[in-house]
Amino acid sequence: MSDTIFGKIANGEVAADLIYEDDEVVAFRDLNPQAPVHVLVIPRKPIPTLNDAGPEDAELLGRLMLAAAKVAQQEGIAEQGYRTLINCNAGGGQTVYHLHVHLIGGRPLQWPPG
Ligand code: IU
Repeated sequence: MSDTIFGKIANGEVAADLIYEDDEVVAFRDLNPQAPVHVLVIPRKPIPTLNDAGPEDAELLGRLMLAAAKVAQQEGIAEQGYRTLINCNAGGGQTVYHLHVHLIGGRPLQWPPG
């Protein structure tokens, strides 16, 4: 479970372009960015999907969102606006099974996403 690439980034085994970290959360630039700003915000705890988060993770989920907002400020896109999203399971487009919030911005975003 902790063996995904994101688990390895979270524990420092694999390098990434880290732009934020604290005791529970890590944020790094997506290797295949879909916008000028595309950052992944992950918990250090290896939760595979949003479906696997429990009531004990409520505060952690809040921390992920607050970290995303902080990174948006840091990246200078807070005022113009941005999107945060979580893909869940294959049907939702998830490819890496370590929970992550996408922070996307720096260009106009269309709705709905594909
Ligand atoms: P998804 O929601 O699971 O589809 O998002 C996975 C993202 O992780 C996707 O945007 C990839 O480009 C990104 N990514 C990465 O940044 N570094 C990696 O080593 C791998 C995937 I594998």
